[in-house]
Amino acid sequence: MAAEHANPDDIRALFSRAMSAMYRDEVPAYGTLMELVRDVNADVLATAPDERARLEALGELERIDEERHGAIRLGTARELFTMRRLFAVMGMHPVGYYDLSVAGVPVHSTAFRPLDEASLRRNPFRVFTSLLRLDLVADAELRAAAAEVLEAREIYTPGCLALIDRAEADGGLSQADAERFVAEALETFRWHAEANVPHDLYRRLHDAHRLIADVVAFKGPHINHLTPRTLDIDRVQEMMPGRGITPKAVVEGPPTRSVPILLRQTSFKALEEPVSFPASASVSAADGDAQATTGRHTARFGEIEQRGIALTPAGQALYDRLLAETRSRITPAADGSNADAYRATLAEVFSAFPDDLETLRKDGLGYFRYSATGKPCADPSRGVDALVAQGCLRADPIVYEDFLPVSAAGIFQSNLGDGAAQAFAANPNRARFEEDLGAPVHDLFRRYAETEARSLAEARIALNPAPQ
Ligand code: OOG
Ligand code: NI
Repeated sequence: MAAEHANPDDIRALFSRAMSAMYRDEVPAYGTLMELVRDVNADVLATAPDERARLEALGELERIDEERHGAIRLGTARELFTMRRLFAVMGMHPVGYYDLSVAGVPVHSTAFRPLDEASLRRNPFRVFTSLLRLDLVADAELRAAAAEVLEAREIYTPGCLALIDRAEADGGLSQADAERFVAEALETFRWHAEANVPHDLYRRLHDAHRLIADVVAFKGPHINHLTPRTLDIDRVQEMMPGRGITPKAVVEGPPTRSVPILLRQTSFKALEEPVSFPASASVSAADGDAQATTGRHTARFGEIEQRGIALTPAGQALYDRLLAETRSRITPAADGSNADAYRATLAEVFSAFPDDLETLRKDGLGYFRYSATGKPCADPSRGVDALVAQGCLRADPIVYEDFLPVSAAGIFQSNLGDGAAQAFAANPNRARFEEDLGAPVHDLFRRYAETEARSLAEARIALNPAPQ
């Protein structure tokens, strides 16, 4: 009989903890940020017993401190294809397509994450995964040099590749293999202080776009940030300087509201880290004792996020329109010089977005999880609004589990340096991305719509017990 397979949710939980421990070692400020977030969350829960009870009832309380996402940047289609297989071992699947070229970043992305509610509750770890688009690099010679370096590198250990094959062939991994898999997979995301290219090529890549150097010049896709979830992002942003961390100028996403929607994010600036570059091949051919050189690279940073209710396509369209309107009036400057004016404009424009749960629900702007309250109900076949009004049904917001392209671009820019903003023609290519990935990405709205529909069907069954 085959040994019992480890649950993918447990493998993901192991992996997420291993990543967090590794990143804390590599980037100590991340550890400081985690402590700050834990303190603020504990405070929020202590002063808001209703919120605490609600999170507890929904089974969300235990996941708050586990909650995090990370981000990586890949160089080739082959790397992306294998990354999909690697994450699948841990029950993480590609959801959504994000085109960042619009925002001057030559990548397109997806997020690997657990799909169903039970898995999300068990461990919600997700990884925002970008693929470099060399097709957007104008200089043909540089493009070819970058492609050659990328084709030659292998970002996965042989042990990791063998265990992915085994998981696919056997439909899972034994507990011992799962632990080995986590250790092997971790190697792919580790920071390497030795660059993969000589300093002159690094400079040329860097001049084309800092992000290109970050992907091409290294041995692997180092995890570039890990993000804990806070229950009060404004408070964390305010308290960061007191703990020796400098936050980016403004929080990305919607303004402060009484009902949080989607996702708000802020980050601290990337560290400058020492890197050693191998001697250039051409120099060492001519000069037997060519030396490696040292330099610096900034890539890795810390981020925090606050998650709110997932929006329907109508809600998302309203969000996109109001954000575009805000940004047409004022663009937040990287140095923070217009941060107050930006916040004020954002708040003013977003006053058009309803800010109470009942209106969001009735106007069809957000997704909700329905449950029967246990209160007897005279006519359970009535419409949802009536049943909610009567107190027979309760509606709780469904948490947004995904990302926002404009915010993601702001996060990219803030840690690429202020001079990094650059224009690329908006050029989404989802078909190409899915071909490289080797699978279609899951539709983001469909997951929430299904969760809502399922909860309502179950609640109606509970209101209408079968006759005895
Ligand atoms: C990814 C930036 C996007 C987020 O939280 O929106 C992101 C990156 O910098 O590689 O992580
Ligand atoms: Ni992030």
